[in-house]
Amino acid sequence: MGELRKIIHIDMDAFYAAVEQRDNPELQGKPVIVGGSPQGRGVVTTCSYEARRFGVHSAMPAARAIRLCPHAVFVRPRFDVYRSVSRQIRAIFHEHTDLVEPLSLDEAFLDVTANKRAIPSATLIAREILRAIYDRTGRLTASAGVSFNKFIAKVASDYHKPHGITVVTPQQAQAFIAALPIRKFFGVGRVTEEKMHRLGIRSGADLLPYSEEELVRHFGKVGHFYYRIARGRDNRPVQPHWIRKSIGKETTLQADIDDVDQMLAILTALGEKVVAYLEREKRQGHTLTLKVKYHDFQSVTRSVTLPEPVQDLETLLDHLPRLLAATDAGPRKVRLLGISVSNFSDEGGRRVRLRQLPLPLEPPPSASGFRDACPVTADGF
Ligand code: TTP
Ligand code: MG
Repeated sequence: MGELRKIIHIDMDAFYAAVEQRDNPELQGKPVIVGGSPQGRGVVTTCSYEARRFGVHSAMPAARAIRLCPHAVFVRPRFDVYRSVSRQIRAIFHEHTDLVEPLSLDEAFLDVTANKRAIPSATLIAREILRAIYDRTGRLTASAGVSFNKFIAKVASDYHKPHGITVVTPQQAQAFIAALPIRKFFGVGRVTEEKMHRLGIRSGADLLPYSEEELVRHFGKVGHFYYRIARGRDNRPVQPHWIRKSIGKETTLQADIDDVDQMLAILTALGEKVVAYLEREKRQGHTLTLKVKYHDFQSVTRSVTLPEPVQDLETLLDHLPRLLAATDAGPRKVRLLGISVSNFSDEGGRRVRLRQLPLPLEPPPSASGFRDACPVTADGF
């Protein structure tokens, strides 16, 4: 294992709803629901903490939300405003490091092991970032998790929401993971959670007696991940999009299918997401790859490289049927479908910069006002 890394995961609090409350003072302090109409079949995109107290949450039908919280104010999302706030917070992240991996508009991993201002403590950096976000976005708040790997940092950022910082040092990691409900583990949705419960696994501690082979037998490939993560090991690097060599999306189907039209419909939905991501990240890739995993877990990929970048859904739709026809999908049932775009035209143009830092400077004075009971530790967390 290499040097211990310092990873921060930042996540804005009630992001869309907080932006709406910021921009309309009448909404402040009120239960605000951002999403579709409660009259139609709309769903809740997100809601303010005031609304969460009534049990309202993301992805809930808006009609149900209004029954739980009849005095809630419904607002339509304004994505262009959220995108511009997202750009603002990313600029703040880049003041500290270029190793920034955005996960969505409101969330990112930062590797601050080496950081531009040579601040020796990751906790201090997290405080600086939260304060800068608050000051420069018109009092929007974020929460942060600080640790030595991505998994723990991400889980930790949820612990003292809103406007909280949670630090998990290497010494604390084993106890932290042991106490973690299994639902909090990566990739554990309701179905896997039930399966875990049937095996008597309710927390990270319950994973420990299982061997790697047993976990793989029960859960497939992700079993390797559970085995390692239960021991606090996660060496996935923070991958800025300019390092990432491909952008893709795949989905495991609820049941194996043999209907080619259905496959194309699923691929179209995946394609929409990939195209939206490419556009947001301003990336232009020339190679389109289709991935198919058959019911017996054998996978194949089929690719096409185009003179023009893959930028719109039409281009994808032009090529996907042919790529799919070049597989055995249909005659052989399929359990997973995926699309990715690679071979970016900006590759090589931008080089990976990992800065070597001078000796640490004095840390800046610490910010106050956060729900941050975390002392800065001597080992740099
Ligand atoms: P989240 O970070 O999951 O939620 P949040 O920021 O609203 O609240 P929290 O304080 O718990 O972090 O998602 C960020 C934004 O992404 C959210 O404001 C709206 C959007 N979103 C969706 O569009 N659909 C979803 O299902 C979820 C969960 C979020
Ligand atoms: Mg959030």
